[in-house]
Amino acid sequence: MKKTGAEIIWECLSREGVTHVFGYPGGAILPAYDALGKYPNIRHVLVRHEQGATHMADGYARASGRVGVAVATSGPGATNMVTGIATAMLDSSPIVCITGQVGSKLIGSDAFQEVDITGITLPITKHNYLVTRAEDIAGVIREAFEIAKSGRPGPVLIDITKDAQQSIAAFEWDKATPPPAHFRPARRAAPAEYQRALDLINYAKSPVILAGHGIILSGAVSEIREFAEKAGIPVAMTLLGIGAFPASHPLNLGMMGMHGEAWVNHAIQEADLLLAFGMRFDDRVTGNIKNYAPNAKKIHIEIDAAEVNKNVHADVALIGDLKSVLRELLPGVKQGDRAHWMSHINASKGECAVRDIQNLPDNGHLYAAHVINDLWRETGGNAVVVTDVGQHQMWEAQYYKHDCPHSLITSGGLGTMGFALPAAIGAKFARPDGEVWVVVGDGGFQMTMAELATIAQENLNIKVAIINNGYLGMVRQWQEFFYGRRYEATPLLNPDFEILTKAYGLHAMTVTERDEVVPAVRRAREHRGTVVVNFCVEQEDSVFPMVPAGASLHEMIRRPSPLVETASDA
Ligand SMILES: Cc1cc2nc3c(=O)[nH]c(=O)nc-3n(C[C@H](O)[C@H](O)[C@H](O)COP(=O)(O)OP(=O)(O)OC[C@H]3O[C@@H](n4cnc5c(N)ncnc54)[C@H](O)[C@@H]3O)c2cc1C
Ligand SMILES: Cc1ncc(C[n+]2csc(CCOP(=O)(O)OP(=O)(O)O)c2C)c(N)n1
Repeated sequence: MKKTGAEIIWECLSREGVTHVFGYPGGAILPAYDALGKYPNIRHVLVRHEQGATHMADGYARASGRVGVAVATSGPGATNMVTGIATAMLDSSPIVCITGQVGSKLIGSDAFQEVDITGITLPITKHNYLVTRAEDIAGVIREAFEIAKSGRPGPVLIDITKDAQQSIAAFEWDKATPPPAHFRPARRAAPAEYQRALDLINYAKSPVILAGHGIILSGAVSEIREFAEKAGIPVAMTLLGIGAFPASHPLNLGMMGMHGEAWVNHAIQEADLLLAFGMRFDDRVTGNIKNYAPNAKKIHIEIDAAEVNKNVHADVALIGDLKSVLRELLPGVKQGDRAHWMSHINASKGECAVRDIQNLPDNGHLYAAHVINDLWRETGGNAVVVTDVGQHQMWEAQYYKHDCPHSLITSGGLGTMGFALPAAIGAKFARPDGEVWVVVGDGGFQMTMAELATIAQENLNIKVAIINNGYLGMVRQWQEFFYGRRYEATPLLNPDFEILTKAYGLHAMTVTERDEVVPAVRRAREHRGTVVVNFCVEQEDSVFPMVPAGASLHEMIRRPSPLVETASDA
């Protein structure tokens, strides 16, 4: 069957099961757009900025576990995708980005809107391609999907010249099948390694499971639960692991790391064994590596061999897909009673109670933590929450209790401000029946708020909580703690978010008092369309605890006691 390269693109996407693409047209991708009308089963979402398209594809992937797709033109369209591609790369999110490229004969001539996007994205993609012939498109697209979703997932970029889109080639789907073994190297730990791991697990007195994003990517949620319950081992979560193990489970300790719960970090520092399940010992997780968990042996279960011994030495490494490794380990795991260890950890929570929201006096002030805690209660913990980056992101991790995987979507590794609003659009398309909430700072919201127009055009129902503290809050916090409260370039003069939202034809409210939070959340939930709620919170509140950069995990800055709520109270 003969088809144009442009038709082959959509034909292949359709056969890969793609139902939504997020994109923005331009000259070099115009042949592809011209053919799009022949494929009504693919819904194209017109974004307002190509960065938004990549975050939407990413949000779609994280909410669904499927590959997200973004499309852009050459030159500035392609370079606008760079931040979104890097965001997906750092968090192992499977997306495929398709860019138009100038005609193959013009390549290298500094043609209009020509950039070497494969060169630019080489270090931030799992793989990328420049395609100059229509007959190569099908094979490349099939391979790209396989690479994006297999092993450790990640972004793949396909740059297709305009003439490749325009010319005609034979379309043979079956002949374009990629060789599977090529992408799934059959690496497996030796049986002796499994036995060493089991010996460490079965004899450990004070072990902690470090539950990471790999659990969600591997679909190993039930295996991890079975493992933890059988062995009686408490579970600490990375930011991206949140949802992999129910927050309400008695063995769930909460988040570890820079803004993790104090008792979690202490437990890690005291542990005699760490079981790292699908996590990569990011520096936000370990603090100063020299003093990290000094008494603990480490077992690292990881699909990407390059992550083993990268940051933390592993005494035993089991390379492979977490789900299958855990299945192999489970029969050898002995029923464990670690009640003594658990009660020791629980006892250490007492001194941390001052940071508990319930103990903050209701003095009329509105705190971000209250907003998020109320949001959690009102939604029954069942929303898909998409956060941006900053203080509000950490408060979300601390105060919204996630029981299910794929329910917290956040940029961890790159920490990309502007991620939340577009990622939530992708998540909403992936989970149309789900309740999707954006939790975003007043700074990050302004980075991609143009996507409100996409929300309006697509008639979406997304709820947005702006945690408006009038500052680039997380940076202000660092200035408060480490730069003598010199607030250079962090105070924000904001637009009236209510009027701004209404200009897009969407609903909006402003909340300034604590007792208005619950009614506002209820009204937002009752409304059948998008609502933006502008929560004007305390301006100089800080996220506690905090492990300062370079400090050891147990050297946390704690909320001052007697209670000092914000810097302005001090
Ligand atoms: C402002 C800010 C503050 C932050 N503070 C904290 C903090 O206090 N605490 C915290 O935890 N994080 C924090 N983070 C996030 C942090 O930077 C990292 O993004 C996060 O810790 C990474 O979690 P992870 O290792 O579980 O996930 P990823 O970085 O996604 O790594 C997942 C790992 O799992 C592996 N994997 C993937 N698939 C499989 C599979 N099938 N089987 C086995 N392994 C697999 C991957 O190869 C990878 O090594 C913060 C981020 C920001 C922006
Ligand atoms: C694109 C980008 N630029 C800069 C930063 C550095 N940064 C991290 S948090 C932060 C402040 C975020 O402020 P806001 O969005 O208002 O959220 P808040 O911290 O107040 O909750 C900044 C500037 C970043 N993470 N991403």
